[in-house]
Amino acid sequence: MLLFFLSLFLSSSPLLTLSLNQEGLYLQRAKQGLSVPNNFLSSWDNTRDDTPCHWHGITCDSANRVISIDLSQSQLSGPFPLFFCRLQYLTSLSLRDNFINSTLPDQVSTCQSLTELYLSSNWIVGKFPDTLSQLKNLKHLDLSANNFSGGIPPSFGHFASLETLYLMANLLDGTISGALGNISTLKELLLAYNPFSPGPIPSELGNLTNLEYLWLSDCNRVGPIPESLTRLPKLNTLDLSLNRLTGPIPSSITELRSIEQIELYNNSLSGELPVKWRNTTTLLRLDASTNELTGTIPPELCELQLESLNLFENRLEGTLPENISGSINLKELKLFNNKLSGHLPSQLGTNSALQVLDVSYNQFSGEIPEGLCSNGSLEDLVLIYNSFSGKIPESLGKCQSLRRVRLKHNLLSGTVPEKFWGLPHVSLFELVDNSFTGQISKLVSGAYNLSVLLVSKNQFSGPIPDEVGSLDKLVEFSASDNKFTGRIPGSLVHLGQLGRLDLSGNELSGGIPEKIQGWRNLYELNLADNKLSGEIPAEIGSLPVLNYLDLSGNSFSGKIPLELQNLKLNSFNLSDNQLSGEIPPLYAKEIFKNSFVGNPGLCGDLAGLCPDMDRSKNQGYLWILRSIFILAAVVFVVGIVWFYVKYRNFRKTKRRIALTKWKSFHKIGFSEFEIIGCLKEENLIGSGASGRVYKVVLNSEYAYTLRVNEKSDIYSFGVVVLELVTGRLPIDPEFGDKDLVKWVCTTLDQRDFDSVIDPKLDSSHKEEMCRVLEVSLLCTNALPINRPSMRKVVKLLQEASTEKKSETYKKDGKLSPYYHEDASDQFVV
Ligand SMILES: *[C@@H]1O[C@H](CO)[C@@H](O)[C@H](O)[C@H]1NC(C)=O
Ligand SMILES: *[C@@H]1O[C@H](CO)[C@@H](O)[C@H](O)[C@H]1NC(C)=O
Ligand SMILES: *[C@@H]1O[C@H](CO)[C@@H](O)[C@H](O)[C@H]1NC(C)=O
Ligand SMILES: *[C@@H]1O[C@H](CO)[C@@H](O)[C@H](O)[C@H]1NC(C)=O
Ligand SMILES: *[C@@H]1O[C@H](CO)[C@@H](O)[C@H](O)[C@H]1NC(C)=O
Ligand SMILES: *[C@@H]1O[C@H](CO)[C@@H](O)[C@H](O)[C@H]1NC(C)=O
Ligand SMILES: *[C@@H]1O[C@H](CO)[C@@H](O)[C@H](O)[C@H]1NC(C)=O
Ligand SMILES: *[C@@H]1O[C@H](CO)[C@@H](O)[C@H](O)[C@H]1NC(C)=O
Ligand SMILES: *[C@@H]1O[C@H](CO)[C@@H](O)[C@H](O)[C@H]1NC(C)=O
Ligand SMILES: CC(=O)N[C@H]1CO[C@H](CO)[C@@H](O)[C@@H]1O
Repeated sequence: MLLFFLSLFLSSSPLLTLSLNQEGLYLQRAKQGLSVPNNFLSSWDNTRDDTPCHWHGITCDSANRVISIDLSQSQLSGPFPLFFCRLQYLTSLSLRDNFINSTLPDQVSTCQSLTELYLSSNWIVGKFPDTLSQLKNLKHLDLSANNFSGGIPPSFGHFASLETLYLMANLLDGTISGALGNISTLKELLLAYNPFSPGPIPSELGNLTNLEYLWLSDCNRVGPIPESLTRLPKLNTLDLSLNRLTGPIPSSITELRSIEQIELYNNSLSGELPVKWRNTTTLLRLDASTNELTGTIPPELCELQLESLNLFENRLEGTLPENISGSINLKELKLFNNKLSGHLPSQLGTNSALQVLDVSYNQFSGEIPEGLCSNGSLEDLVLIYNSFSGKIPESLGKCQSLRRVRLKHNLLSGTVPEKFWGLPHVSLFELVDNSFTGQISKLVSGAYNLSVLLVSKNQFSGPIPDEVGSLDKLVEFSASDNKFTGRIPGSLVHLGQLGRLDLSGNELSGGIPEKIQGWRNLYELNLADNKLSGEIPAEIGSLPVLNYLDLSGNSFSGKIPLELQNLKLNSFNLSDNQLSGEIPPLYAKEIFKNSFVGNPGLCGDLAGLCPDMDRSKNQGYLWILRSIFILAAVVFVVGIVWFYVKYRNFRKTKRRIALTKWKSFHKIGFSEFEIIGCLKEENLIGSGASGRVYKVVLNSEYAYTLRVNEKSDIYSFGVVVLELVTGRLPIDPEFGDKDLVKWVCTTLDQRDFDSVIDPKLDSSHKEEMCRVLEVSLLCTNALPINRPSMRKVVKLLQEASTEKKSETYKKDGKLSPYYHEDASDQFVV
């Protein structure tokens, strides 16, 4: 009773409070060593507390002893707070996602009670202390996404209780000690995304009989997959992707009893796929894409209850076993770029919720299976570059889930099911280069999400329906080389997003529709080889981004509008028409001769090209700059710059991944439009080499599917390119109150290209640089709405990059030294 009153008295009277206990004092000392943003740990200063148990991030046991500290995401910076180790009962310490920027001190081993230590996503540098493994009670150690360097020391073999060891996304550049194989308690070993010195996967890891998850992606592993790994009875996920492993996939891999996921993509594995898969195996996901596998796809593999099977980019041949259609879990099947042949299993898709089927670039033949979309879940149907024949199954017309339909370059024929034209979610619809007949259905208006409609090189006929003009997301419409008749629908001028319109090689008649000013984004207009007539509307000259204009092979008459001089054309053809009068001065040049041939009424003999025309020198110079294609070399530079911009996010992303994405990466790839995945930052990490990223950007016809086409990214990209071409920093005293973009614009207005281009650049590349400069100025337009999409930028560069993949690339690459040193946040997107 007395005690009760005493304690009541004490606790209600602040003046007489017992002073803060020793643990509280230690915590305050620890706090003093850190730099903490305002008020974040204000509860830690509370002078009236006698224990720290109610402080932010602190948990105590029933005896008021601190057992856990969780200060994750608290913006702490400074050295590792060793004072925490004075707390004798501290079992769990989390400082995840802060800015701890020291080394991890040897004395961390004095935190003797710790069972959990979470330090991921900090800026910790240096080597792992050998003393770490003296933490005998430690079960969970997470040091991922820091700047640790060195290797994994042999001392790690002494961990006595460790169950999870997360070291991914550091800068570990030493070796991986085989002593890890001694940690018999280990369940999860995650080392991915470290630049270890090249070496084999330690076979000792096969001693980790409790191991469930092994993640060695992008760890510079070479040599064969150790047989010992296949004896791990509890292994659930094995991810060895993105290394340089060679030799065969061990046939004993089929013995893994608990395996659900095997990721072997992007290695140099050869030989055949293992055959004797246990019928009881639990394997759900297998990705062995981008290797050098040969032989056939074993039926036994297809009998497993696979959810996802990715074997693309190998050298597999033979057929796709019929048994695969028996798998009720199958969602994803990507086999593109192999040498597979024969028919697809007739029952494919009938037993499972198939979402993705990509068998492009093989030699498949026969009909498209009827039941592909039985489950109503098919999103991607990608069959390009095979020899599929027959009609599109009527059932696909009901496949409302479809998003991407790519049937290019097959032997398909007949009419396209009416409803197939109007699927509500389809954004990409590609029927190019088959033998389809019939009309584009008016139901196409139901495909309101369509951004790319490509039906060229078929035998479609009849009019182009007005309804195409209602597809307001349409970016690209190509219907060339068919037998379309009638007029160009006037409704098409409403397509404000339209970038490319190619109706060449048809039998279209009438004139160019009125009010084409609506085509604010049109960069390519190809109406060549039709029966079009009337005058060329002057409004064409007002299309802000048009750079490709081909009206050749029609019956256009009248004068060539002077307004065409406003365009910055890379490709221009008015040949073979009935045009008359004078050629606008800007184009009255030898270099445009081939743009006007076959117009008898046009300024007499074209060989002479109206010789007394004013040469308007400067304009001509500009024209030359514009018209000369950029060398691929320059584009290389741009690609690398692009990569670099993205690369800045590397660390950030690594952090995010380290925190949220414990499961292995799946390679995201869809044959030609693999770009969708490749430019996702996750995949950037994987692909590593700038060259590849670049290659994908510029080789893809579908670059516009990039997420990166937000206008702010475009601006950043433009600035980066400006920096490159001008050799100047974004901010420079010489600019006065202007920034780089304004400076370039004003200087160009007042002077010429030479005044802005980096004098250090090889002058023989000046033209290309000017072209690039123009693109970058488009990108840095003050109004976001006027900036081209990345798709267009890529297109502009792509169209220009033709010959000469020259050795100058390295040289030019060096012209951007600023970049690597002055990484400013301005470009982080
Ligand atoms: C760590 O961060 C603090 C606070 O931001 C800074 O003052 C200190 O210089 C940094 N230390 C190191 C080694 O980078
Ligand atoms: C960590 O590594 C990254 C990438 O190499 C580097 O940019 C950063 O400056 C490093 N941070 C520290 C604190 O060492
Ligand atoms: C392996 O672990 C045991 C038990 O923890 C330890 O005694 C031994 O020294 C370790 N060996 C190596 C090579 O790390
Ligand atoms: C660990 O693995 C290696 C190589 O696989 C083997 O030689 C060694 O005997 C194993 N050690 C133990 C303790 O099992
Ligand atoms: C595999 O197992 C399933 C059921 O577990 C059985 O129906 C099937 O016949 C087995 N296949 C083989 C080849 O043993
Ligand atoms: C798999 O296909 C083979 C050959 O086509 C056949 O013999 C076997 O019965 C099939 N297995 C299943 C489970 O359908
Ligand atoms: C689609 O497949 C899923 C999973 O296999 C199944 O649960 C569902 O009933 C199927 N739906 C249809 C319409 O077949
Ligand atoms: C429309 O297509 C885009 C891709 O272009 C896709 O991201 C989006 O989910 C689709 N929206 C609908 C409602 O289908
Ligand atoms: C324009 O088209 C005609 C006819 O197809 C062709 O002969 C000529 O070379 C083309 N001119 C240019 C500049 O492409
Ligand atoms: C084809 C492919 O994706 N190759 C990549 C595999 O991984 C290495 C290392 O990460 C890259 O350099 C390759 O470009």
